Amino acid sequence: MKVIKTINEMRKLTIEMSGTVGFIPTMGYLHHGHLSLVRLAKKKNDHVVVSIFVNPKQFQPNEDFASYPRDTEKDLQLLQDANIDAVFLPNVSEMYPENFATYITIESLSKKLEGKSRPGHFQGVATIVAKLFNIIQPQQAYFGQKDAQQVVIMKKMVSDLQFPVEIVVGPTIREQDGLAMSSRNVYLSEKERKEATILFQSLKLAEELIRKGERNPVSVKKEMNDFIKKSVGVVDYISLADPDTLDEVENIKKNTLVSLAVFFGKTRLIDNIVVHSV
Ligand code: PAJ
Repeated sequence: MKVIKTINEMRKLTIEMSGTVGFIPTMGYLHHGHLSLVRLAKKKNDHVVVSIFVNPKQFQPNEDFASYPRDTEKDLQLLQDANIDAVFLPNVSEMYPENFATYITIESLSKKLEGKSRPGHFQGVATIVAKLFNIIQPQQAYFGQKDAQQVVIMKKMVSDLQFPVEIVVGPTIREQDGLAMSSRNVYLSEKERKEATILFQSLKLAEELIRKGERNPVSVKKEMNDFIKKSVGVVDYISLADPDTLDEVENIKKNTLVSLAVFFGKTRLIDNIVVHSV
């Protein structure tokens, strides 16, 4: 496995690799969610490249860029074991030299859901992923359903800017008790970690209500909210939206993206499921 730190070196490898390249962008501190995407990419491609880059541009000034968990040594070991071709591990000045001034904004979609609570977040995500696509030139790029809005936005960017990249979506990988795996789970205290299962449980509650015939999103949100209030979690938002447009639904008709963000102390966790109502 090659460990590559400069854009020049990465570009050289891009040219050398014959056949298809599957690419998984990450911010490191890898867990089974990331590794499941690596496995999917390995099945479908001749070569697999993973990037590890904690992207400062997608963090708000009040967020956790400085304290975001990092363990490069362990990450490299996990990727070595997964038998991939290369890890791209640039530093901040390599990706954003002084006077960097070009940003990608996906209008409208970026302002909804996560975008409301984290303005500028998706501009940072789109800008770094576009740069990585240009450097690595994959045929397929793998993203997790865990970040449902990120998937929708990546698909829109690729389509609007004609990137010759297929966005492949992997399912959300969960701990045994249902908590979606996330690098940020490490921030949780023992009590918070136990209670963080409330996110998935509240999503399951929504699913059950919809399956039983509830069609009013306001009622579903209220039930979820009341349920979460029993924990130490503080709801940031609960949304029932169209999975493609991310617009809030007024009537639960077909597929609905049920998503939420909940604070446990300073730690903000997100999760989602798509409920198919018939
Ligand atoms: P990061 O949070 O490291 O996630 C990298 C990829 O792993 C994303 O596509 C994310 O959706 C996926 N992922 C995370 N947890 C998962 C889980 N429990 N199950 C399945 N997939 C999971 O998302 C980012 O980094 C960044 O925004 C990035 C795209 C790298 C741009 O900086």
